[in-house]
Amino acid sequence: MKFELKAKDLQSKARAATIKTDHGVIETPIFMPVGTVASVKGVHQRELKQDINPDIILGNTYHLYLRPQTPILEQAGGIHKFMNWDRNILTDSGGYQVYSLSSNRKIKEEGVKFKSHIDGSYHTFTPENVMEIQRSIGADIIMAFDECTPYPCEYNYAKRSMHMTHRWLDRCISHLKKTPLKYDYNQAFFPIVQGSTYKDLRKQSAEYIANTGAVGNAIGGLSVGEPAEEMYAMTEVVCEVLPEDKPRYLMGVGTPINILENIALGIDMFDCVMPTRNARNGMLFTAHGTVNIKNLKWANDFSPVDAMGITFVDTDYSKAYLRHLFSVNERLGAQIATIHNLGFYLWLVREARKHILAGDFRVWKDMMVKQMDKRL
Ligand code: PRF
Repeated sequence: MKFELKAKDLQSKARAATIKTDHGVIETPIFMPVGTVASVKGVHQRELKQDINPDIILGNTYHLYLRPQTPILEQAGGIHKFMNWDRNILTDSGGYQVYSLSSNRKIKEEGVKFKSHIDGSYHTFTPENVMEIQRSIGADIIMAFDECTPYPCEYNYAKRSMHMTHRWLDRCISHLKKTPLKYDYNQAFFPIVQGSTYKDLRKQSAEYIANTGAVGNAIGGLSVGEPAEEMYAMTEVVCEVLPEDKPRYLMGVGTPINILENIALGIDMFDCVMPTRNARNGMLFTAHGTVNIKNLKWANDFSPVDAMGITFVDTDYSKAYLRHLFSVNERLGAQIATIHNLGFYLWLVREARKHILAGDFRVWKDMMVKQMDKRL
């Protein structure tokens, strides 16, 4: 993997860069649409490519391990071939889903024993088997197995958990060295900073993670219910420590405003279910604020879904029609809203990149944050 810085903003820590892997170039800052079970819910790969056009999408080890299971992915020749996506893919390690989805999980030094949210069967994730599973899935970027602490989190728990995440990281790294690639392209491994909302722990964790010399680094344990100001304070502390010449990935973040504020603090990569999940509930993100399309006030508004017209759905359909689809529970409504939201998120990070390259990111970001902080 090759990371090249293209520009740095003078009035913030924002950067524009490129990441090159065997599946192509990723222009940063980037938002990675979430494709949990090898599908960005409701969106054809053709639409994803032509209309939304992300350089990279995300999949989840936890879900793919449970279904279709790794032998099927191996027989398919890896996740790219299985889902017909020839651009980049990143898989999360399960270090978050195991806590948020499964029941009866028991966290021990060895790993996490959990009960599947699908059929109640028992499984164990360890740093070792999660590396093997991610080799079988075959994403371009694979993640360390960590513990994502909840919010709020008591200091002593956060500290013990952070140290365990560090020990798990060492096990991930040594096991990965012994586990050969399964396909004819490379995989980059990213470790994850933890430490809850404590600055001293965050700094210590970032130093530990930076010392591994990995090709890219991630920040976990944020956007778990803490106030945005606390999230930004943690990102700031961590970005000061993580190397400048490697990509920084903030996991599971966030709203369009969170994304711009974290770009300003030096983050390059984001993922979040928000644009896709909220779309299915009728919530649209726009440059002028959020829209609840189910609201009665749109019933006879025949103006375009979004006059900006970022993707075809924005101008092909009216607000009144989209509201109607939601009120009669038509799937097409969720599909239109999903394409709109992902199109908007990708537009937002591309605009951010353009403004970083042009040297006026800070002014643009402040204007956009004010403009988007509204309910229409
Ligand atoms: N760890 C992992 N994945 C994650 C997170 C984490 O802490 C988060 C935190 N918001 C999202 N996804 N492995």
